[in-house]
Amino acid sequence: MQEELTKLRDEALQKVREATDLKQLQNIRVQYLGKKGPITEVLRGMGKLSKEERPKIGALANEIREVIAGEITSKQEQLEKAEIEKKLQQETIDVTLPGRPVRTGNHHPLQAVIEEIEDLFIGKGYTVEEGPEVETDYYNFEALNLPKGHPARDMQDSFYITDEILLRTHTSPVQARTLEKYKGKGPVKIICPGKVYRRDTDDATHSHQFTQIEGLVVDENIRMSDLKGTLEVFAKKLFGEDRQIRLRPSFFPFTEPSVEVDVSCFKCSMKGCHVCKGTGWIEILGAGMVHPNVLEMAGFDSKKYRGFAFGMGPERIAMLKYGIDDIRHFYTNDVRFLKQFKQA
Ligand code: 2NL
Repeated sequence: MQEELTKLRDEALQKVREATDLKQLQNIRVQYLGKKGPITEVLRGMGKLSKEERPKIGALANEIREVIAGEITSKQEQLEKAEIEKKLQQETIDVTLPGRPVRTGNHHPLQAVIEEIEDLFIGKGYTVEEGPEVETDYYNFEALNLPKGHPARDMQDSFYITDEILLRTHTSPVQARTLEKYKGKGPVKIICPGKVYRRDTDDATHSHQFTQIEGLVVDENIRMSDLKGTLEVFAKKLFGEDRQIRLRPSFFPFTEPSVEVDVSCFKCSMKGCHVCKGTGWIEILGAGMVHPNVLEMAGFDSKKYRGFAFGMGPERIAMLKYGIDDIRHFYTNDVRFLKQFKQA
């Protein structure tokens, strides 16, 4: 019996030594010390032993149980410690590793161009004015020297809501409204960026919804040379310091005289290329001296005050500046297109 017990002890201790994880250890505990384990069995069978043997075997069995339990506990502590060490090793943070790049967005190219233009004019003392996109016939047309039935209205196919209300076809009504607010007293120096709408079939160069920026300056002694100087600074800022501008006669109902404004080709420096179609010049905007009728309707004395105005399409400016071949890219928001305009 004694021999059996010591054999059991050696066997158990051997297994404890060889155990590599807590699960194995728990199995050993159950196997040797559990209710159905051999030691419990020996203790349970004590009644069958002789009086002399009983205390000896009992003591030995208890001692062996203590020894095995002790070994299991210390092995358990050892394994737990090793496990924590391993975890600490695995979860070490290397603070010297390079950081993960933060994905940032960027301005929409159209918005970037609008803001670049705004910044230039704000720097020259202009204020930025906004107004409604759903407009009255009066502000969209009549206040701009385009009375009902005027043939020039046909140049702009409009989205009418009622006979008197429409989606604005240009940002000029914002200028007419702002001009009214000044109650006949200059100076007025404003730019009006915003969305406009025309009944057009969408293609690479047309959209039923697009943006405009218009500028308006009204004061005493405003001359055409003020317009020309202003637009020259504008062209140089957007297309490069070496640029020149050229004015060609044109017609707008709200300006007289009216001009189309070209910038010298920034691509070929006027040698002639596909961008300027071999002419050396690229049309960028329309402008003119504010028609006296427009001043008078807004409450300004056209004998005392004069003004210049200009209007442009930021889409066209952005397409030229960045070589974009289709206006629809601005509105479809394909990130592969948009992310090309991220500044380094
Ligand atoms: C173009 C041409 C232009 C104006 C807009 C304007 C506004 C008032 C009075 C006089 Cl309130 N003029 N605006 C003048 C000339 C040209 O736009 O090609 N835009 C894309």
